[in-house]
Amino acid sequence: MEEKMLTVYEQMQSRGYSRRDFLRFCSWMGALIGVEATGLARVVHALETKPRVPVVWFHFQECTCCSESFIRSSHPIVADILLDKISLDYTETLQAAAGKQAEEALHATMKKYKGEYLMLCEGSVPTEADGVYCCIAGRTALDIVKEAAEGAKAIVAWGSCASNGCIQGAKPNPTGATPIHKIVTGKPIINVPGCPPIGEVMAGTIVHLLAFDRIPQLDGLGRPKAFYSRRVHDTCYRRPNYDAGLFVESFDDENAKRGYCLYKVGCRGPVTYNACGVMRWNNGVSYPIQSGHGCIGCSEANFWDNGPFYQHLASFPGFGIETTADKIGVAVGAATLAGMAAHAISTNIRKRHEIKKDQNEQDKKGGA
Ligand code: FSX
Ligand code: SF4
Ligand code: F3S
Repeated sequence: MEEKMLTVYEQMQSRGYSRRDFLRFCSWMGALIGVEATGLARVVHALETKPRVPVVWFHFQECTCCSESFIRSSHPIVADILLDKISLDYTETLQAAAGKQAEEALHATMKKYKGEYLMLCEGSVPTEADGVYCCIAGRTALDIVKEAAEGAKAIVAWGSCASNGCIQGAKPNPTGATPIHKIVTGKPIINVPGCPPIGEVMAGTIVHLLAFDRIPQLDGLGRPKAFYSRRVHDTCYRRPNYDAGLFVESFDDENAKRGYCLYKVGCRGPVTYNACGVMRWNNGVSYPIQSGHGCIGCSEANFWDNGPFYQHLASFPGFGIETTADKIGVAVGAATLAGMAAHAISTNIRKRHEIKKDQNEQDKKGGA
């Protein structure tokens, strides 16, 4: 008998979730993917009425943290319903089936839903030595990707591995690790980088595909704009310290305890596009910078090869105080300072003064 394809809403009902839970989930997801109130009605309608989308989820050269991140998303419905809804067809790490049975399920889905299924990939694909470095069921990842991509409606490259090669692609890249978009052509591909990506970003990308039946707006690197249009630096709560020239000089100094900016100990926030500062991790609890460690730029291409993690960037694009942060004390006396730069510097000196004053008061209170 033909299996009835449930909608997200039906699936939720069958698991005992109420309509209120469903609507809450829709508005949470709608907010994540940046839809207006009018768009929200579309999300609700789509998740209420559209039958499930067949999905195959592959694992190549990777550590499986992308799956981990997804199933540990702060909202229980993401793993419980979205994953259930989308991924039962084939996902090596989570499916109940194994071996021959699993391979049959994969091929049955690819055949039955040709042109309709979503192809989700974790990991890079080795291309050296005819791809022998990653084989599943006796076939190379290279072969599998090419075959599965042909019948896929759209492809999502999860994580930095599938989006840009990540650690496997780092020099000297012995296996010839290659991201999906360099292997497949002629298909819509969404890159969702990060090592791993934030679970809610992954869920948001899937909900967008389900609800709108088209790929989200992407930037020049194929990343959904809703999540990757701002630098970690732009939304960092330590940013006022950066602007004021207040930096941690070493990880155990007083400035580290005060939560000053981590730029001088290597933070890559100024050159990294990701939503960590806004969405944070583990139910919005924290993110690397909040835990006292600089951003290592895990969502940017070649981040493993971009110099030592604990050495600060020599320079990065952008105007003004960003380029003078190191020289703030010297620059302030220079007679040539004019216009915007002078304003930026004086504003920052003032900020620095205010932050320090606050800090001293807090220190006094703490010591009293
Ligand atoms: Fe890569 Fe996914 Fe890094 Fe791991 O599986 S993005 S190695 S954290 O998580 O592919
Ligand atoms: Fe935050 Fe890093 Fe930017 Fe400093 S350099 S403000 S710690 S993102
Ligand atoms: Fe990665 Fe930087 Fe976010 S290291 S997790 S992009 S803060």
